[in-house]
Amino acid sequence: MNDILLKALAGKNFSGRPPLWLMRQAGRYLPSYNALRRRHSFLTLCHTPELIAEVALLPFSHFPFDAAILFSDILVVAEALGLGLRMEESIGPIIERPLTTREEIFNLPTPEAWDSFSYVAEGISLLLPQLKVPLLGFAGAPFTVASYLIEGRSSAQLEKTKRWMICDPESFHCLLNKIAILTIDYLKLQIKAGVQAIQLFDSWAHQLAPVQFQEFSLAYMKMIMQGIESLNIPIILFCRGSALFAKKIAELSPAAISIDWSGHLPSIRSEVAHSIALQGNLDPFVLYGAKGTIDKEVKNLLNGMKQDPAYIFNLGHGIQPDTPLEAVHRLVELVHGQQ
Ligand code: 1CP
Repeated sequence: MNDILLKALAGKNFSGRPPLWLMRQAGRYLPSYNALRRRHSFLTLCHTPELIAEVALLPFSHFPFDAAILFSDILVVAEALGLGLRMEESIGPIIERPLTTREEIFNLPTPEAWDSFSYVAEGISLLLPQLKVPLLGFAGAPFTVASYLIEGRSSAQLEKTKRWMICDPESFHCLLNKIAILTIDYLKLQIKAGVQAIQLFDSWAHQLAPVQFQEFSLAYMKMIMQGIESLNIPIILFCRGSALFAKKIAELSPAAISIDWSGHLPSIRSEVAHSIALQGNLDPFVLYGAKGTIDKEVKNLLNGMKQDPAYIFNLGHGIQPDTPLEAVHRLVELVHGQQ
């Protein structure tokens, strides 16, 4: 078992190189993923335990990553809440019945995770015996999930969400609270099924001003952390905006903060205690670059975080769907010290 990810999460990775995994490592940049997608819809992949395991393993036939991540999506909670989810080729995820009134929030059902997500637990049990690295579970943070439930799809500015948050904070808080309660239950299911660490994704937190971030994002990440505290598992918090909010996030004492590509990691390290691991943060677009560019940027980051026993190499956001495989190969060589 290669456990350098867990060691880094504990601040004790003395193996001589940081662990490496990539957000969205089991996705569309892999030809084998695209081949599976021609045979199955995205939601079929998410709902079928055998396929969950198969997809999560796909990257390992190319790259010796130091962690696997559960194959699923942060938006499966929309299905559990009865709002419908489908994937449209050129658009991305669509919520079929987005929230439009406060009554719809107050009337949302309170599903049990074991009723809604037993297929995820089954996928995890099929996956675990095939892995030689730790398995990460994950969920969307309440603010990001709420924004999809209100916007209905990806939206550049979150106009409807922010307007709702500002004009009717009471029902907005009610929504965040309901999502947090379901997410706690869902993460407990993942942990009981065997994941060894959890990452929370607050991908739209960068749309919030600092005071709003505290009230509408951070408070609910804290609620989730407290909700699963007794299960004693490392939690990685990823936000877009984490470069700006790192000190605030550190106050929650997560095992790790995943920094988006906009931050300078060594400077952030000087503000965040070594008891908290840092993960990140190569700009995913660097992997489109020539070999010389990739070498320069990756070495820069590795040198900046050298000898840090609580550092995890990752991208500053998900890998782009058309990233060349050779670029990922080069990244792996560099992180493994094969210059
Ligand atoms: O058409 C397809 O095949 C779908 C592509 C795809 C994949 C492979 C989607 C649709 N989701 C996923 C898997 C996924 N999503 C994983 C597990 C795989 C892995 O990481 O290897 C994870 C962790 C996610 C998380 C996720 N989904 C986030 C948070 C991370 C981030 O990128 O910020 C978000 C925002 C989503 C929503 C979503 N689902 C899919 C897409 C294309 C999106 C983003 C849409 C948008 O930009 O708003």
